[in-house]
Amino acid sequence: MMYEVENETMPREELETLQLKRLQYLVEKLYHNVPFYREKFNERGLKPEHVKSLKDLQYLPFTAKQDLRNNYPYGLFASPKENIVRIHASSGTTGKATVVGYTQRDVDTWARLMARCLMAAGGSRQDMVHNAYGYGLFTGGLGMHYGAEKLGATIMPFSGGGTRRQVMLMKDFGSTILCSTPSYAIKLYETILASGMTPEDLKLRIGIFGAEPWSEGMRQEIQSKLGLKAYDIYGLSEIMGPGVAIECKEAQNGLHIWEDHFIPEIIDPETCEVLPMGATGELVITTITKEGIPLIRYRTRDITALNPVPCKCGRTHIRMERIKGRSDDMLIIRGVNVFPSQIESILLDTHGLTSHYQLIIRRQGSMDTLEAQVEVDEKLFSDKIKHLQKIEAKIQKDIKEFLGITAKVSLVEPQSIERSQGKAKRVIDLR
Ligand code: DLL
Repeated sequence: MMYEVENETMPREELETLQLKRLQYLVEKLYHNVPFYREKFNERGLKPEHVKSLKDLQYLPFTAKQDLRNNYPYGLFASPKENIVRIHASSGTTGKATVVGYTQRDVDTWARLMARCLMAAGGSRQDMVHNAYGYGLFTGGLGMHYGAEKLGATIMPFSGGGTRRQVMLMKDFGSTILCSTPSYAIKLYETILASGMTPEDLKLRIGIFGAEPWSEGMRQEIQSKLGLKAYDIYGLSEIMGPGVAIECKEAQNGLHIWEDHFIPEIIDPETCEVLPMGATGELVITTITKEGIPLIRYRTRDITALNPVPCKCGRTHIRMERIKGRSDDMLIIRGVNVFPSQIESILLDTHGLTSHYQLIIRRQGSMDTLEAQVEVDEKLFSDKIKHLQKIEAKIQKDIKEFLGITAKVSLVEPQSIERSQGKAKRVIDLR
């Protein structure tokens, strides 16, 4: 089932014609309304009429988070302030927040795209949607909220926190769809057990998880623990919020990017060159329908690859692979690049380990060292120390073999790593 069949299955040629038309309109508008863009275009001797085909996108300037910060708070808005009906912001641990604004049409588009996402994952008007994404300046809560209403499902606006109560109400209200970060889904599972229930006491059938990187191993873990189908949803506040892309029920393999609203590109994060189709690199997105704060070639910092192979679900919109990590989260350990998610995959391949882990980076002399702390489950924890040491050695060997780095592996007792209500903190950099 599709929420907007015509748009979601539009023949590629038609889709690309639409993209070009929308891109040209946007460039014209930004050139005349936003001084930031006009200056960037002028620096390169570019005029809006130079955009003659989609290929010309590669000549346009990039935008980055720093541009939003430099123009804090409203400098990049392309609509008059009285047309802005909503503001969201991402806090960011360093520097100023990045602020985004939505016109009424932007809010409507967002709701429609979220409704598409919910339906792509198998949701319908019959569903009771338990929303544990945070409400507030974070886009997760309200984004999901408006999408579920648009679809006609029933939304339960819980937000984060009060985990025991969430579990109780999920049971009482008969929730069928769970929306949260993948790490919080595991926390909910643990709380279900701690409350003397099992997932069979609940009616959950679909999980819509995102806002942080997670591995295929983590998906398997969540699916088997919670007894639901887990779908990966992607988005970022600068571009819209959740709902930029999602996996479909039919393939559950790669996330369809809604290309009638966003144009994706993959670039080499070092040279900024556009990479050929299928190559892994940094995802760059151009919004082609946004009014509040449209962005040209926004550098997401997220690492993925695009897959143009037609999908069996019938949607014509391109798929991206699950996000590997962020280029700024990439760890460089003695010259070797690794993403936390690659270490997660190895940990979750080992029987008896949980998905609660943290990577601690220290500097010893001129050397960086990495320690992976991972919680074991109760059963394994009661085993002999010798057995635990054997597992530590095995994981260490696997990490060396698959990723080429030496890491210290420490198995820690159940419940010792802090749980998060939202995005999990995987890396602790003590350098
Ligand atoms: O996290 C929006 C969102 C909310 C997406 C709920 C999905 C569900 P920000 O706080 O601006 O927005 O963070 C955006 O989170 O650039 C990625 O690095 C990461 N991220 C989001 N979804 C995924 C995902 C929301 N499915 C940043 N897989 C992005 C991996 C993700 N990383």
